[in-house]
Amino acid sequence: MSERPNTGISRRGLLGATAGGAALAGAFGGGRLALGTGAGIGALALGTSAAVAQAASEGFNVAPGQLDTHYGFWSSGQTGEMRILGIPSMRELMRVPVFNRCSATGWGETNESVRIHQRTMTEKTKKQLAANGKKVHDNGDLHHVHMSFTDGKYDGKYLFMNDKANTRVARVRADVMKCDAILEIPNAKAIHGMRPQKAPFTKYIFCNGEDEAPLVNDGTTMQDVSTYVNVFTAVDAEAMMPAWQVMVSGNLDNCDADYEGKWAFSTSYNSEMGMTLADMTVAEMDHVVIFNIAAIEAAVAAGEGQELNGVRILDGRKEAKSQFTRYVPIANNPHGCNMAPDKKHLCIGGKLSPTVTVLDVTKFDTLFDSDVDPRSVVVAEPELGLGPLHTAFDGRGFAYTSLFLDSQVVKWSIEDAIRAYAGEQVDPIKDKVDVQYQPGHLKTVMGETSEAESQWLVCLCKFSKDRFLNVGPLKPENDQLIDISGDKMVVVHDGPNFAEPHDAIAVAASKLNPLSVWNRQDPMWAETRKQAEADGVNLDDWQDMVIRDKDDPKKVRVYMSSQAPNFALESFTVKEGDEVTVIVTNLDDIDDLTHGFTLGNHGVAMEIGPQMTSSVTFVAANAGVYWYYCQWFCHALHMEMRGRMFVEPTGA
Ligand code: CUK
Ligand code: CUA
Ligand code: CA
Repeated sequence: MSERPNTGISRRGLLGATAGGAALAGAFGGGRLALGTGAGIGALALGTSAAVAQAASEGFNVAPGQLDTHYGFWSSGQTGEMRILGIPSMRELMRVPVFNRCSATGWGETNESVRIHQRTMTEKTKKQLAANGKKVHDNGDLHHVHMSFTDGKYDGKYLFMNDKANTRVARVRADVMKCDAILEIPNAKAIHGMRPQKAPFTKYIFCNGEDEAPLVNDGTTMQDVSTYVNVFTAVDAEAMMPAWQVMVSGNLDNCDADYEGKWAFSTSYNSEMGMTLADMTVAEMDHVVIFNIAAIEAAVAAGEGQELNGVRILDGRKEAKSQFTRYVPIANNPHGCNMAPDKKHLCIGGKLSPTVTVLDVTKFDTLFDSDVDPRSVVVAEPELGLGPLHTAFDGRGFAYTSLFLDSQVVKWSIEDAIRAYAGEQVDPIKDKVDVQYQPGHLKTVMGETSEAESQWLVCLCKFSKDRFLNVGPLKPENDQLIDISGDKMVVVHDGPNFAEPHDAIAVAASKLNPLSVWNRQDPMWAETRKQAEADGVNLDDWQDMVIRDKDDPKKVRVYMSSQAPNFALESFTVKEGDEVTVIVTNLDDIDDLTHGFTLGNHGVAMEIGPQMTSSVTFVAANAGVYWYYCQWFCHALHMEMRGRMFVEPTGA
């Protein structure tokens, strides 16, 4: 916030005029209080109903029976699930549980989902969970969802997502829209920014560790901040295992990757390595870290660095002067990190600075070849408004930046911003629209790929304030749909959403073709199938078997198939204290015929989709009769789809 030319700051002057970093942060936090007074309500750009009608005629209103043109994949923040919405209707189509416990599907409770949760769980986490009587973490903080790429385009294969709360990354298979892998990342803390490599294909998922901690976090040096580090992780996207890690200076916030597969880049708001708000905002400049993937891969292959908890970790901190990283100074506390579809320009949101810094990634080689000024790769730094967080792009060279404090989206031209930075008299800002209120991420359809489109922008507002009926102290967020096809942006839809989508992507429907019926050989229940074979049970046939384990007589396995409106077993009998595993296979093989299994008063419920096998294990602690039933409405006689579990008193 020093050398930049100061072009006409009105109420945006607030930031430029304030000296101390902590004071800036205070202004930032306080911004929302000032909101009600006209930042949005009065100035509504929506006023022209003709514009709205025009947008509607262009297809924002998806009539009953009509399908959306795009899938929207939404994060859900602290809810821990992934959501699928239709664009442009903004209708919620599905919720996919990932890090959360799901009452409907049994995710986090079924044996199949617990195996996925526990696959890479560290001993420390197991100990922590066991001490609290749990098998898995049942919360997560899912900020970012991104699809796998081939040649800079979505390939429709996987969706990847982060968990900031418990330092994890997960994968959802796009063919069935179910999570098939969760990776707990060792050595790093609090995975926040997360992006797939865009080219030549998604070999890696890049994962930012946001929180600093001693590399060996065993309590011996925890009071000595000089032993704290931050860790950047590349995850092998196919194996869903860590590939390598790099220690960095400063913390890591958001990240992205280029279109050649050469670089990854991450913003850092805490280059100070401060532990308090005041310490984290004290420096004039923070930075973007650029990761040199070829140099890192060569060093990993040569066995450089150290092996820690099964991962090779290199030292890319400033003082190490390695070829792994370069640090480009950016005004204090940047946030968003967005690669433009022009394959050339990287946009860094200033957050505390009213600017977006544009870097030319085709110049990054020069940073590693010689001792040039790291700021030489900056080609523009337009002043756009207060609190710029994230930037989205259309297919016409325009960028759209969310202004958190101004509660606006600003549309600007990358090319004009570059010309202005070079000294030409040109205003890069093309339009501003008020949004309700305080936007975080925003996304154009296909905008993080080389196939960016120019019709819709979704703006994910952190506050909905007065836009919906009051539902009590906890309010919904507000995801707004904006028509960007014309010169002026037009807000055409308010979409209330539960806590708390951060990011979203929009994917052309043609990129995806999910299954309607499971493949009986799906790997999701391969372990369960193995157990059935050992028990002499054919999972693909009508099963009504109750088997007591030969080696451990406290264990009982109950196999039953289901076909609307029947369970193969009308009842089964176990003994008080038995560990019971119920395995249900849905033999119905038509579209949309899901069954469920809910066992009364046992906290047990699971989804069994068409041709799916699901299982759940519990202890039958109390003698008596308990009804189980199908909780997914499946047939005229769905209510009758039930049976009894008899639990015999011990000694009976
Ligand atoms: S971060 Cu939430 S608004 Cu976690 Cu992508 Cu910027
Ligand atoms: Cu099966 Cu309801
Ligand atoms: Ca800082």
